[in-house]
Amino acid sequence: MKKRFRTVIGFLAAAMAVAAGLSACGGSAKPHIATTSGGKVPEKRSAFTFRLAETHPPDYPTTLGDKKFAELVSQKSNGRIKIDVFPNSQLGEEKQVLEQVQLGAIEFSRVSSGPLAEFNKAFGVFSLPYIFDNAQHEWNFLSSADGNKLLEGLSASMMLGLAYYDSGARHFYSSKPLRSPEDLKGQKIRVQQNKVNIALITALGASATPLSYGDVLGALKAGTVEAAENNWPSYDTSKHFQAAPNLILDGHQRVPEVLLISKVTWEKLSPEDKKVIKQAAAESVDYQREQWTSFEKKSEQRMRSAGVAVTEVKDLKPWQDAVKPIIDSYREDYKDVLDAIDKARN
Ligand code: BDP
Repeated sequence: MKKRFRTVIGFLAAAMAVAAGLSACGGSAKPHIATTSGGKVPEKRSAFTFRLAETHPPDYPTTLGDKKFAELVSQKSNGRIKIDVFPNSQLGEEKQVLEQVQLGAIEFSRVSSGPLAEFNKAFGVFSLPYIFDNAQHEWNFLSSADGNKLLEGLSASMMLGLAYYDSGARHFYSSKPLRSPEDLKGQKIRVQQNKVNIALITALGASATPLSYGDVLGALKAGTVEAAENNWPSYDTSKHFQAAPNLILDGHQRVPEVLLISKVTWEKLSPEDKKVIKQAAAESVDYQREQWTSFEKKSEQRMRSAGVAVTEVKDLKPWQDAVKPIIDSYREDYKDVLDAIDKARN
């Protein structure tokens, strides 16, 4: 009897400790609880263990940025905050991950602004074609107060943007030859899941198929889509080039990556931990951008030597003319941010 009573008390105490730990660090964090055997908690134990969802493989530049961020958070918090990076979409495709982030079930993620736009409309601006002249122009904007305002605005969508990561420029590729915008006409083209992309593809006279990134290779192989578009590193690591070996360097979009935290998690952190996370995110950006630059070059080389048919675009005018109606139709919706982007031009 007595023993049973003790077991019940023990169980209740453990349950209370779990509850206390959970409320201290967010619903899905895994708090470490002091064991009753021996009583001592090893000093270096983390108070919080969080998960960060990433689509790409472990050696991809965004994943390397995530890992650098996690390492800096650990250092700056003296090991109190541990962030485990889950690459290769282990925690789901970006859209599903974002839903989990909104609930606080996944605490951190690195996603593309493309799918993010369906959760926070402001991010749709990055799917508009040719709004940036080059990487310098893009980064002038992303590092400005206006760029930061977009990250902060994610708070209305139950998330907080911590930093932008580099993602270069996106180009079309197809199972069919591509030499001009006309060649895209009538093709079924996979796009990132948002409305601006559908309008863009329609303006090019093609038909848009929004799909999760992880479904694209299968769709290209099965022929349910004939074309897609992405940057060199994604084209390379996703193996889309195997099914769509014709690429045209039209650079229609520059769609930045975003590192973010769930608002549910954020609100449970102390001001000191919030500072650690913000600083670590900001400090991981230069590293991610360096990794991006070298990986992008290597991917391009790999793709060219794999025999991809690459068409250079000397004159962007026909491309820009073809998609101009899109910019015009969204100019009102994105007026302030488009003005800010224009101002950031070198
Ligand atoms: C890549 C982004 C990745 C997106 C993917 C896509 O890094 O986050 O999931 O594009 O096209 O460039 O969906």
